[in-house]
Amino acid sequence: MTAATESTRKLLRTCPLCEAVCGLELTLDSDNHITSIRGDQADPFSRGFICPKGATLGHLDEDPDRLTEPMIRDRATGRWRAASWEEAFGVIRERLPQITAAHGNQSVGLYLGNPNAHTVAGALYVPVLIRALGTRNMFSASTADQMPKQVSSGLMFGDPLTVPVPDLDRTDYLLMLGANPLESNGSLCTAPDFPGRLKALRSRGGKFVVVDPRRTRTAKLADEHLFIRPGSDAYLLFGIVHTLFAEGLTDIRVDVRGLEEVRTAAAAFPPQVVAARTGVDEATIVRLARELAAAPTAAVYARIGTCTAEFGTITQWLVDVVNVLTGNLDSPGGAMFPNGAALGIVRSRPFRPGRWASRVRGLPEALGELPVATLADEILTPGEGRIRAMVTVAGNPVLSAPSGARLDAAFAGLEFMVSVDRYLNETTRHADVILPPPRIVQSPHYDFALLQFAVRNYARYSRPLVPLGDRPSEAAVLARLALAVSGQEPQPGLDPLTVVDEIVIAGTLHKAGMADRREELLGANTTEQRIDMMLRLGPYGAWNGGELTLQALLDNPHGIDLGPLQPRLPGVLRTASKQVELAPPQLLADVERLRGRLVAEQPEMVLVGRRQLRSNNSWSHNVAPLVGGSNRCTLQIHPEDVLRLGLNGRAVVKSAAGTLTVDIEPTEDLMPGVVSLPHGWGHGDSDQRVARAHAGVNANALTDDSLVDVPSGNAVFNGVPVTLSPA
Ligand SMILES: Nc1nc2c(c(=O)[nH]1)N[C@H]1C(S)=C(S)[C@@H](COP(=O)(O)OP(=O)(O)OC[C@H]3O[C@@H](n4cnc5c(=O)[nH]c(N)nc54)[C@H](O)[C@@H]3O)O[C@H]1N2
Ligand SMILES: Nc1nc2c(c(=O)[nH]1)N[C@H]1C(S)=C(S)[C@@H](COP(=O)(O)OP(=O)(O)OC[C@H]3O[C@@H](n4cnc5c(=O)[nH]c(N)nc54)[C@H](O)[C@@H]3O)O[C@H]1N2
Ligand code: SF4
Ligand SMILES: [Mo]
Repeated sequence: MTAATESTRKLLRTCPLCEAVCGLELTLDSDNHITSIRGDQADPFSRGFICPKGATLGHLDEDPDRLTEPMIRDRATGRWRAASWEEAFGVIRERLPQITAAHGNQSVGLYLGNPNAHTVAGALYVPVLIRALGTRNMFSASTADQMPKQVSSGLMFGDPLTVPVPDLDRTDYLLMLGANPLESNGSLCTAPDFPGRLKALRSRGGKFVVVDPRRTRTAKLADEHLFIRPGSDAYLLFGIVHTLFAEGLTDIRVDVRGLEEVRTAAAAFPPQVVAARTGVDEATIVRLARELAAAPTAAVYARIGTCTAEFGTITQWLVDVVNVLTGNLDSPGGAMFPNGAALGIVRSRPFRPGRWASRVRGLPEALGELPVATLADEILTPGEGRIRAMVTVAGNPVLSAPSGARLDAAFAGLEFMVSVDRYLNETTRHADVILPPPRIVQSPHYDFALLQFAVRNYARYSRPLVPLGDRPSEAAVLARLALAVSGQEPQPGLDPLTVVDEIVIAGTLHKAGMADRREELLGANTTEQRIDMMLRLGPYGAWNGGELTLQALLDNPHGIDLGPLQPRLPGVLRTASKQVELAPPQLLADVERLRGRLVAEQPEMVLVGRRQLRSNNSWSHNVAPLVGGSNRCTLQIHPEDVLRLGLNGRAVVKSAAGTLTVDIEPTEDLMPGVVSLPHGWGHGDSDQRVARAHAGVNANALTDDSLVDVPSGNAVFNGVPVTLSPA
């Protein structure tokens, strides 16, 4: 805390909105309202960087349209009313166990949304809820996002959480596909001030190449931008792999298995063959391979544009195949494995996807969850094991999942639904009970998930800045919900949160052979004591030869820099062979599907998504300073296509899944034959006043839940065939 005027205080906190984990300096008045926010100059990782969303966090934090009390919906009238926590949990305790008693645990589905990756409650207390529900019908935003990277990493390195990131601050050459960090601020690559880091790469003489069907702000900053036909990145990367072998450019420095299988698979994808499919010419593909091989250090990095595509997992795999073949995996300046400070999940056996399959379509489980692309099927299809009730935590799948309208209708037919959410929105309007989290500044913050993908090892903890008063923390809501779904009330005199924490602490200490050291854990409550334990047992921890404890983070509120990424092979490998598996059989099998589609006829127009600097998925459109101007839900389209199709102002867009009428925005930044619509809009019926005034349309009315990336079951948002006509 730094001094300010008498009536205001300056306090520090990490921004919870995106993956950049920026340090913020907030000014609060004597009534605990945020009056201003700046970037924390003394944060060693973000060094004062801030974006418009971080700067307006105060608006979101105290949005007048947010929920401050539990809400109960009367099914007969459809009316909502505020309720006490007692009453809200009472309804859940009564209704959910009736459904599971009659139809079994599988009859309740769980959906976990993106903000769970940004909260302590999501990291530490959602697992309790998962256990209490005991259902295999678990879904999350991961299968609309990064599951292909987790499956490819799981198969190659044995652990789906062992994901290499580009060593952004040291690399000499960065090939980036399907990412736009100038607007998204980065993903599966935690790097505050991503724009500044890219500029630094160029000013130290490095080269930066972007592959994207749009000339994005990131592409404009790059040395070179290449348009690519949506959904064809796997072909491009195979063309590069082919060239590396053909020209003898491989330089493998890690212990791998399956090299010959990769060479054989790549034989079918020479640059002259894949060029037509990708839209990147043969000479350019060959040159990219040569440049990657010749650069002193290089990294290939591919993100959401390539994950949420028909061949998402193969693409993610080939990214790391190229990193291996060019000698850049696990090497400074290449693609490296971060080492987060908090003890993570310790995996003893190699990752295995598809341990079970979804009931209706037989889609594979991965990391204990099923593809969100089949959630509507599981609700709508009668039979044993059908989902009859839902619990959602921090998710808005009606806007974020494919075939959104179908999911909307499916939710409407549920027997019961509970949502833990800040807002009454497109998804939670179907709930019977909504349980709201407290204000952002009333929650503690530690980035358990995101710091495991950071381009520098770093740790920062923020205590709640404002006391909770008489309302429960989100952690306490989840702990209490875990009891309620099994029909239990808290035992008199026992706090459910403390009970959960003590069980976890005892179990973890026992496993670590530290059962006698419970007393050493410090913190204001058991949540903080758990964090202290995870830091002490982590790679820099006081119980692991280092110095890190919760107290060290409290003493360094701007965060602690733990140094550049270090080589971690073979230690991080969890494969049975203890080698990097370069040619996992599940992925080789999918190469057949890729080959089959090489010559398939291509649709005339395809849809892709895009992120906007001032949006945050579906839930920041009620912040007045962030909407309007350039932040509008428009369909970007090349002027040639506008002319060819005779469009004017608005267009009707049709896909196999649905139809939308939308404002068009002609721009030469789009590849001809491609249109782009941002997701997270479509607030026409919303009670959020600002969002309703800037409603836009739901891009996922056009995406099709019958299409998935086969190995991961991930949703396909990019490369969706569409037809356009004048409105
Ligand atoms: N077409 C298309 N669709 C996409 C994508 C795309 O690129 N194109 N991207 C996909 C990706 S990458 C993602 S991650 C998903 C996101 O998918 P979701 O996670 O389903 O959607 P969000 O819009 O992030 O919704 C977050 C919800 O959490 C609530 N919330 C916010 N903070 C908190 C909190 O602290 N606690 C609780 N309990 N609730 C909170 C918000 O009110 C909101 O309802 O969307 C996916 N959908
Ligand atoms: N401002 C803002 N920041 C965010 C979010 C947000 O909603 N708004 N969401 C957060 C979340 S949940 C995530 S997952 C991250 C995602 O972060 P990024 O991965 O950087 O996501 P995008 O900005 O959508 O960039 C994806 C790019 O892929 C391109 N693309 C589409 N299809 C293809 C294709 O087939 N091939 C190639 N090569 N490119 C393609 C699109 O044109 C787009 O420019 O952003 C996070 N940060
Ligand atoms: S870049 Fe992300 S973490 Fe940083 S201030 Fe903006 S929203 Fe927050
Ligand atoms: Mo995401």
